[in-house]
Amino acid sequence: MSIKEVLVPDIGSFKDVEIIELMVSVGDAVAADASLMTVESDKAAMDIPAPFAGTVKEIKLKVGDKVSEGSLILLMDTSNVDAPASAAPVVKSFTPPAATVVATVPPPSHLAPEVPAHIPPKHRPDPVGASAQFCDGKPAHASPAVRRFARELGADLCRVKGSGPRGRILKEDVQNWIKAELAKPTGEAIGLGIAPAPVVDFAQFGEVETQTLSRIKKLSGVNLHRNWVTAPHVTQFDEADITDLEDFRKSMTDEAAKRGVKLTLLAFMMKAVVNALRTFPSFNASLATDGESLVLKKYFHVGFACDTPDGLVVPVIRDVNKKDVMDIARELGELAELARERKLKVDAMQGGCFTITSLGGIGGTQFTPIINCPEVAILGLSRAEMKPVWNKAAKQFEPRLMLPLSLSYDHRVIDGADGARFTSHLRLMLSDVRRLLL
Ligand code: CAO
Repeated sequence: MSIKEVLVPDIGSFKDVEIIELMVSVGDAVAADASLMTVESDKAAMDIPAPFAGTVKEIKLKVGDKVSEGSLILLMDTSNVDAPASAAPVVKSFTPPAATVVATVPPPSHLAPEVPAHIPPKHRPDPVGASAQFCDGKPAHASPAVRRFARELGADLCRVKGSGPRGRILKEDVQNWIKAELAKPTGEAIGLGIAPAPVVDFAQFGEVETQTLSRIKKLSGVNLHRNWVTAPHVTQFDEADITDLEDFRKSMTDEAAKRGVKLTLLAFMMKAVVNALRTFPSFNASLATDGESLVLKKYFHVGFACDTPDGLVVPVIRDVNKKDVMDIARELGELAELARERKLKVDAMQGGCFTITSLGGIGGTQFTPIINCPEVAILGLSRAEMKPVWNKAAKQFEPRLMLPLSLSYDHRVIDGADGARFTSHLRLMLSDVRRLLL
């Protein structure tokens, strides 16, 4: 057995400072540089690190004792560490690893707390004690090690209640706080302050049956919730005159059927959307994860929401700009069939730039679709209706087939003016389908 003394190293002008926390117990295996204890003066707290690795044999001090340079902290058995004992520094003359200092009072911006001169700059507190977290102008009551621990776990020390002496926040307090936060419903856990949903026993009001959600519903539910909460949505409503487009589509359905294709409005919409994406590139983009830049896509892959017995899926048609309406219609039909038969491959649902969701075949006048993040916009189509539309030139109302458009966009990326320009552009494209050829 090789027993060595561990002494308080040179701690600069810190003298007779109180031990406020001991981080080790007898029997603990301690790595070199691990924090052994925290001392605190009236200006700053400081962690004292282990000068070498070993097992704690005996602790010579307790919380509340006052120490200065040279005070004996503990005895350490170094016989079981990898490095041979003889290679370890001589205890009484070793150069201690730097202690970590944190201000305990917010210093004036031009003053740093008193710091031992030998502590390298990276370990020094900055002039405002930034490594300390301030709550209501006072630093959180925690040792540097606990602050570091909280920072690593993303714990907000201002919300953690300390159970140590004089309300000091201990490591266990941070651990308990994290556990409690994780147990809360998501909205509350990320600090949205959403009240938890009430737990109701519905059976007390009448007969009920519980059905397990499908895997797709569970997955899409989580994503929809995240997208709804994280992307600030605005929905722009508009109406497009598709009278001529619908006449043309109907005139082509037999020809398309002979080629085995169901020529739907959605196929034309895909072309119109790509035209609008080319004109307004910020709609064909995603925010970079750090929120600092916009990734503009040079390809045009468009997804469409497909209602299946298991829930909503979004197959993606790739390179819509390079395909004609008939090809798009064929692919739409094939992908929708695969989705309903649960045969859609994962890669057929990836890489989308923009999504169209059509409830036109079902009904409704308008709705507010949720953006399929990281895309930045989604277009909803409702049921087209014959409406009286004022013809300025002829000074009369005319029956026109009007298609309701609902464009939801991420307001972090797209401004309201561009939202309105995008739907106006779509109106123009759809009102005269020949424009799509230009
Ligand atoms: N207005 C009026 N009629 C419309 C229309 C519209 N906007 N869109 C489609 N229709 C008509 C079609 O012309 C078709 O009529 P015919 O059979 O007489 O030709 C009928 O409605 C059914 O169309 P469809 O549903 O077969 O084809 P589609 O291309 O319009 O849609 C698909 C395909 C996959 C989008 C659709 O089947 C679907 O799943 N829609 C639901 C999407 C959804 O759930 N979105 C919500 C997402 S948010 O929860």
